Amino acid sequence: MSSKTFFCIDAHTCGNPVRVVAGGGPTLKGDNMSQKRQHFLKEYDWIRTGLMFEPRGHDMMSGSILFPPHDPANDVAVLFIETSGCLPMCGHGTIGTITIAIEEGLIQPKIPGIVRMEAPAGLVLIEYKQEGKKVTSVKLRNVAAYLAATNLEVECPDLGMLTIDVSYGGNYYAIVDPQPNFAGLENYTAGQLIAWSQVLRKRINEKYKFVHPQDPTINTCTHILWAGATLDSTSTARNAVFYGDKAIDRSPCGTGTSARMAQWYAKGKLKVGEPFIHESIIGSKFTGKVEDVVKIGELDAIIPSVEGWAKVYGYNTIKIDDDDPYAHGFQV
Ligand code: PYC
Repeated sequence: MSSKTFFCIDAHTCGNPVRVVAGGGPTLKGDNMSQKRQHFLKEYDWIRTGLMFEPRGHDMMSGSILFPPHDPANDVAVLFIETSGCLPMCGHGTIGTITIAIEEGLIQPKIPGIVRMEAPAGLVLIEYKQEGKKVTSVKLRNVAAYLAATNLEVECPDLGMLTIDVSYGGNYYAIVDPQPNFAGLENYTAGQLIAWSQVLRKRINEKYKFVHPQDPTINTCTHILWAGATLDSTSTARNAVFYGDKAIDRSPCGTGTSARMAQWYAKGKLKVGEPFIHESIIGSKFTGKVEDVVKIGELDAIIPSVEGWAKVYGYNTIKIDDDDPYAHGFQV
């Protein structure tokens, strides 16, 4: 019988979990995190399913594994592990990972208050604030985000035909704004949104193709962002983001916020520098901003920033024994 032990530190970012593997992670091949992501998916995906799925995780579980940076100018490289796979980028995951890494001394940034983080989707520049040992906020300057398609038509069970936009913010998001066949997320249960998302995502990917112009390994619409009315009148917008098979993000979703700001900017609804306060399904908030306007090849894109907080709550030494019938986790 063999057994593998993972030293994990658990936190949540605005309500959504982040489990950082601080010890026990694999050695991966590759010159950057995109290549290392491919190696991990091919040979070590059992670590993700073992640590994220039941019985050691749950439908919303999400986390990361830290690696040394490939470029000595950077501070850390991160692989995101989620119930949904290994995302190219994860905003709530970044906020939680950096909070844990700084509070627990897992990284020593070259410039205090600033972390240069290599993600599979690209370089992410982070500013964090600290009070004593506690990190009180993390602001990430994300990879370039862009509106990929508008006014696509997809048939949704129960609701009928929906018109959606697809936007990239580190992952591809189908954005469902309120419209005649969808009254806004506040009018439906989380169970309904999840069931519809499962079918909608399949149909979107069967009918349309999305490929990142600079990284062909990012080529699927993985998330559905359902929009609706805010709970707090001072917020700009609210969302329920579906990911994995059964998850609704409890945080306002960092890459979803980036994708939505790209959509709003392209449609003239948001200006450079204007705060975009995004609420989650539970009412937690991220503050987003369009920091800059750039090009990805021929495409007009934005550099979004997203700011939020995380709380570290536990140390978790997790064993995966190969005599455990659920060593690699399960989903129901
Ligand atoms: O915050 O980017 C995010 C995210 C993606 C999936 C869950 N959270």
